[in-house]
Amino acid sequence: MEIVRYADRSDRAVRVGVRRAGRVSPLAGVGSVSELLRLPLAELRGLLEGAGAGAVGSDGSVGTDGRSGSDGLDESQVLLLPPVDGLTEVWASGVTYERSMAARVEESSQKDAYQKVYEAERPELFFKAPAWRVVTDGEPVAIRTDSGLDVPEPELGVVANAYGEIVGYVACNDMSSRAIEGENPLYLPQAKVYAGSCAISTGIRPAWEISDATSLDISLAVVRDGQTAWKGETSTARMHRDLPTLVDYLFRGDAHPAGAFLATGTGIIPEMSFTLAAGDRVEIEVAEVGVLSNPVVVGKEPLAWLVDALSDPFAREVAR
Ligand code: DO4
Ligand code: MG
Repeated sequence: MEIVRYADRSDRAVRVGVRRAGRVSPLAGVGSVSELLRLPLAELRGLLEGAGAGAVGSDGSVGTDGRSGSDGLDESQVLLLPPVDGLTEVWASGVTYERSMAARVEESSQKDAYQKVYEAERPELFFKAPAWRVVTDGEPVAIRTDSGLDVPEPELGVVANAYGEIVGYVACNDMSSRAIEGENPLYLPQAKVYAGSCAISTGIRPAWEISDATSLDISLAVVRDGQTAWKGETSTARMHRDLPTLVDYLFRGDAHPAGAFLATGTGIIPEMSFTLAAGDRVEIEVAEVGVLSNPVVVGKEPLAWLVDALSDPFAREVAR
């Protein structure tokens, strides 16, 4: 089961629901994912496992609307949206795998910083995106026009509620400019935060359905002209940090009243001779959690629809 956010093609309303076996059922009375992330874990679980997953009328009222019913809607009847909204922010952790440390030592003018943070008690955390800038499966991810060495970063994303409890997981792509970060680590926000830099899978997999988040396979393939141009894999078992500690650091310095998403770092980085190019397709899978398949575009213009999608979720369709 996954928590999804979607626009209903019948009345264009944005709803939150659950997806089971490819069918989407609205959660009665729930207006946003951030509303769900305000609940304690036990309450959220009770709501999702109980009668919460039922039909909702087009006016948002509880009850059968004649189409959704207990079987829900076929995915073709909805436009799936990123499962993050409102005040919920996406953050990311860095240098949590040895591979990430080694690749950054190789690319950086300031090698020491990466070795030190890999070994330090305090993890590296950085802000990645507000909810509205996030793209999802099928939408483009971007490389910057002023970069030149660019990679996807496939990562397990943790979804924390307002209490800092891990309530779910997603697949993330923390798109990165190695050229900009490599020039100077102080350029990290420019290397990491730009239009099309943050992709999240369409559903949140509840934490209680994942048997062992410390042993999930993660894979990446970059497809170019119909061929695999690069591929790699890892497992969260290779992570040098534990997930609750990463979340604990995120909540130490600030409140997250609508919960937070935290990408937990990459263990897959291509060698320096490889860079993404326009027209590539990035395929990511986090086993048991989710998938992402995103075409690569260059610059901010191909992401201009993100602004339009603030008022009309169907504006996203131009990019799919
Ligand atoms: O230190 C820079 C960012 C690292 C990162 O994003 C990662 O390790 O995944
Ligand atoms: Mg990363």
